[in-house]
Amino acid sequence: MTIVADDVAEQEARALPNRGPICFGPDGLLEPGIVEAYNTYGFYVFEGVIDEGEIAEARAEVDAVLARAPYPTSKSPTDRNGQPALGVGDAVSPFIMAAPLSDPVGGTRANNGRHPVKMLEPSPTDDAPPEITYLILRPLEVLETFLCIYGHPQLLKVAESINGPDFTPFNEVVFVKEPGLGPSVAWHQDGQTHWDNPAWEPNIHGFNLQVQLYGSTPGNGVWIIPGSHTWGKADIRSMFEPDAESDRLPDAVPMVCGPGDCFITNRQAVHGSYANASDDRRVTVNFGFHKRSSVLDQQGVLSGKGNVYTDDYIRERARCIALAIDARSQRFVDETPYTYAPLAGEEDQNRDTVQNRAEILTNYNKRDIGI
Ligand SMILES: O=C(O)CCC(=O)C(=O)O
Repeated sequence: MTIVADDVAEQEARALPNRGPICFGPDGLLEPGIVEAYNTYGFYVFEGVIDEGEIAEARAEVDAVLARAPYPTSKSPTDRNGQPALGVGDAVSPFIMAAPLSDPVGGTRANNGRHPVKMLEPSPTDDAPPEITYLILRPLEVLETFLCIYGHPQLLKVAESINGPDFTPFNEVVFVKEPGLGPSVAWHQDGQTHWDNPAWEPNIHGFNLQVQLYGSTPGNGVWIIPGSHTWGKADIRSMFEPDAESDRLPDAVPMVCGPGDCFITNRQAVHGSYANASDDRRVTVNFGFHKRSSVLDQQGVLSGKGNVYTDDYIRERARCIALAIDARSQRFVDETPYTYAPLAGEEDQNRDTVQNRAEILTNYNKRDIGI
């Protein structure tokens, strides 16, 4: 049990046999060796998934949306150019903001108290703004490029390979970690619902998928304890020395990669990210998927809180997948679109039209499937 320097931890991460291109077997599903490595370590790094052109467009669109965030704080109705901020008056603002380099959730009751220990909060420079956007919500609605990445045939095949053909959505966000400003996300396990389920198994709480627009480094990226998704519910507080002055956890490694690469991370793994005091920006297109058996008839916790995930509820939320597939197929005409089995035959009802976008995407995150 040791805490090592960032470069050593990065070397350890790169030495694990859980990175490489997305490869599929003759059955069209992920190669068994990839699934095995993912099941062993709780994460896998797919290299070179999204090409440079698509990444450049996504970066530009994220920047345009960030420029429309409330300024100088989340309470302001106007953006940094004095124009009405995006989403003012909407049921849910697209922007979650916090003080630079702060830890907004560690040691609080946020997210059902799943982040028990506060991270270190370095001091920002004097010219830092009072608040900074660190999450963009409703990204399928406000970011065209996110919608297209969400409909990516290979990424949806990854979801099918891990969660079965009837996989369901979870929630979608963009994580923004600006250099010298980005807040931390304190150590946690994502899952909330099934820790005491007699049918508990390491994949029962689903997985997150993170496409990196700029890459991910030890300074700005998510760290994970390899294999911790198999432990069951971890007592994260007890993993720190009582008088520890560090927010580092022993045996954790950074999930490092370049632009256009993509991680999948088991939602039961112990993971977190530090305040981004580094010089490197991270912007992550983040979405997740569940096994249908894990969510059906469950009551929502986290996003989707209080909602009951009936067959109709899941079906309606899953229309986002069908819409995204159609949106992507209209832009990338040479790709073979993914066929989403639960809505097969209903493609016409889920075409990417103005009317369907309004019907399927307006405030869609209120129909999230958080467990
Ligand atoms: O991207 C990050 O910094 C944190 C991601 C995370 O913890 C999560 O998605 O659960």
